[in-house]
Order: sequence, then C-alpha cells, then structure tokens
Amino acid sequence: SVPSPYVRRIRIWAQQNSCKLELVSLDIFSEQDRPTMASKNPARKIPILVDGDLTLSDSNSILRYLLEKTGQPKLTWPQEHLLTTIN
Ligand SMILES: N[C@@H](CCC(=O)N[C@@H](CS)C(=O)NCC(=O)O)C(=O)O
Repeated sequence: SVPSPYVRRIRIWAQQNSCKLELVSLDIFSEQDRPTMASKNPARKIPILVDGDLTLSDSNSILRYLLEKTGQPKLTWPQEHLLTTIN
C-alpha cells in the first residue's frame, strides 16, 4: 500500500540503503487483495516482508530483520523508544 506510513518507512529505508525490495502493492480493503494479505499475515496488517521461506509482519520487526541481514547496527533503545512513540 502506497499510503501506509508503516510501509513507507520500510520503502524509505530500502531506498536509502540501496536494498532492492520488490513492492507488491495491495488494496488491502478490496475483496480481491484482502485474502492475499490474510494468507501472509493472519493479523491482516501490512507491511509484510517475504524473504524466501521467511514471512515477517510489523514494520519494527521487518526493520530489525533488514538491519541484521544487511550487517548494520541494531537500533539503540532510545531509537526503539522513539519508533514506538511514533507508532
Ligand atoms: N504496528 C504495525 C501497524 C501496521 C498497520 O496498522 N498497518 C495498517 C496500514 S497503515 C493496516 O494494515 N491496516 C489494516 C487493518 O487494520 O485492517 C506495524 O508497525 O507494522
């Protein structure tokens, strides 16, 4: 979803870090796309990251995964706190 701020956060991170994520855009409230979202995340929320056999949801978890996968430092606890406050 292009308007989702949680998705946007991951897209901005990917762009700034030259991480080629494929954006699969879903209209999450449409009859056509909602089952696709639900099949990947029973909580029915985006963003969802699919990396091979691994499926992750929640923008914080996805960011944590991408940081680790790209060998970048973890967020500090104050950064985690800021992100939670923004959420
Ligand atoms: N804590 C979640 C929140 C995700 C979230 O609320 N996403 C919204 C889109 S902006 C959503 O999927 N809403 C669908 C719904 O609530 O039915 C995260 O950080 O990823």
